[in-house]
Amino acid sequence: ESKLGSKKEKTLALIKPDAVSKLGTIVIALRENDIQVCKAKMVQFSRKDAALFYEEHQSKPFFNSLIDFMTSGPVVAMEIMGTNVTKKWRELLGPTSTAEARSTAPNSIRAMFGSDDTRNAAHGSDSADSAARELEFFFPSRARCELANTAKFENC
Ligand code: RTP
Ligand code: MG
Repeated sequence: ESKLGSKKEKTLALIKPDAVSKLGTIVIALRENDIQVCKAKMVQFSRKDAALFYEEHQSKPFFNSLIDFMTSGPVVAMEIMGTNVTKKWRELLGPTSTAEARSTAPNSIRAMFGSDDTRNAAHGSDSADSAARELEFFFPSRARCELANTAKFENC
């Protein structure tokens, strides 16, 4: 815990296939915002894993195009840490829609690197609960590691 009593927390930052080439710039932005990168891995989503990761959206009209996009190339998952980092990282991302990001948050990651409502550069967990679930998804704890490695990211 820091001096002011604000608690450091961890969350998932996921660089989507359209922004993997911007990884260096994104890591610099994290450092400038006092966010530490604890873990990182580059993986290729299978359709099954992408559907599981985004299962809350399975009934949405954009679900299939989201899965097409998320499996179109590798993603980079990072466990990041900082004060209020879940909220802070989503602020750095900007709004989901690239057009809205460009008009309301022109310096945000999605304004700079996104292209439309679906191809929007990066993801951030939206709550402490989803951060815990999503970090476990990419960085399974030791007990679940062996099992998870047989089910996910078979390219590794
Ligand atoms: P994310 O989960 O990726 O951090 O994004 P978010 O919370 O800002 O947005 P969410 O509503 O959770 O949507 C998840 C992702 O689905 C794609 N999407 N496409 N109308 C569309 O075409 C549409 N709406 C959402 C985006 O990639 C969005 O980030
Ligand atoms: Mg979301």
